[in-house]
Amino acid sequence: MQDYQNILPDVTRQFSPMGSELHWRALGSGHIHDTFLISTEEGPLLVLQRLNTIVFPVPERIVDTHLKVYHHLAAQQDFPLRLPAPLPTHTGEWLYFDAEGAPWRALAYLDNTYAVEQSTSFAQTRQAAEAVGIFLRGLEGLSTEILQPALPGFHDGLARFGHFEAAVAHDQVDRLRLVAPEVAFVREEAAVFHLVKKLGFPERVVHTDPKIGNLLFDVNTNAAIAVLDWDTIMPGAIPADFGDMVRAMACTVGEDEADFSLVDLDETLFQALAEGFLPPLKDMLTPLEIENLVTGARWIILEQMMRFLTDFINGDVYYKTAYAEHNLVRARNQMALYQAVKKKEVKLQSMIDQLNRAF
Ligand code: GN1
Ligand code: MG
Repeated sequence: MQDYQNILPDVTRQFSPMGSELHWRALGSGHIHDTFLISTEEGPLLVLQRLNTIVFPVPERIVDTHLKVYHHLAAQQDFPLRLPAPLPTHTGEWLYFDAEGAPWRALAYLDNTYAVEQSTSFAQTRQAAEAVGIFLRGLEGLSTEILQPALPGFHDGLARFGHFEAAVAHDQVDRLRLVAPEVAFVREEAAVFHLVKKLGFPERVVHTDPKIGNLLFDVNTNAAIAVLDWDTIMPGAIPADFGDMVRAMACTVGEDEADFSLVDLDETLFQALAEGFLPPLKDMLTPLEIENLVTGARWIILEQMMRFLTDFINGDVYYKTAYAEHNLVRARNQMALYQAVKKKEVKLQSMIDQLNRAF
């Protein structure tokens, strides 16, 4: 990350009066933007985010989505989750462009909360999934037309498969020779993207990135109390969101783990996910969606594997990486997870069916 020491005071001043001395620290582990918690002697002031315009060429859409979602959820009486309020500049803008032309936005800090990077227990995972279910339930009625996706076609597996094949064909940085088995694997499994298209899930407003790192937990009760990162909220399919939770919350290790023998689908955490996720949504979901939640896991895990692999082949232009083979490690990690899910698919689906029958 670049050194923001000199920029942050100026940016902070645009959003907030700054009497006392300023402290800042990097926040979270996002792969795209740079995020900071700004505090004064009195405590946390706000969250600042420098938006990545290589990934999001129209950052105004991030802000637009955030405002629409915020107003929609804040208007619901007794909505049980806390919401990160967007904060305007003194002149009423939602973005501030710094001297280098980079866009910054500010969000209210949600105090007395903490974040985790990996699911650690059944209870925590069930809570997290329930919060995501409640969040998605809250998004119902937010018309799919009024949301201009910040990244259109985000979970269009077939379109992404096309980008992958283009990367393979160009082999820009001569890395194709390192990834022959992974490329073959994507091609063998790509049928799942066709299957998803054929099934035609109902279009709903979904989160698209509900990994555990995008949730906040209450320091006192340990309850999941906020779902963050609304950048890619857009029309999409519920099985994709469930699939991303399986990817990120029901795996024995995180996506950065380089010892692939440790990567497995944890059935107990999967059960926790399903137990948390289904109740808030049970009246809303159609049989097609419920019967294909595990298809959603295969879809999103393969897509994520392919995205990491594509970025590795392209020379690491999209995701932040910490070392040369980082994207390749992530791709192989997701490949192992995909294989585990595929092996356990029938069992996982029967776990869902059993829960569904109990309603
Ligand atoms: C990216 O920035 P972050 O970590 O929330 C990515 C997600 C991936 C995720 C993988 C806009 O999200 O789609 O699932 O990394 N976001 C974008 O951890 O591409
Ligand atoms: Mg994200």
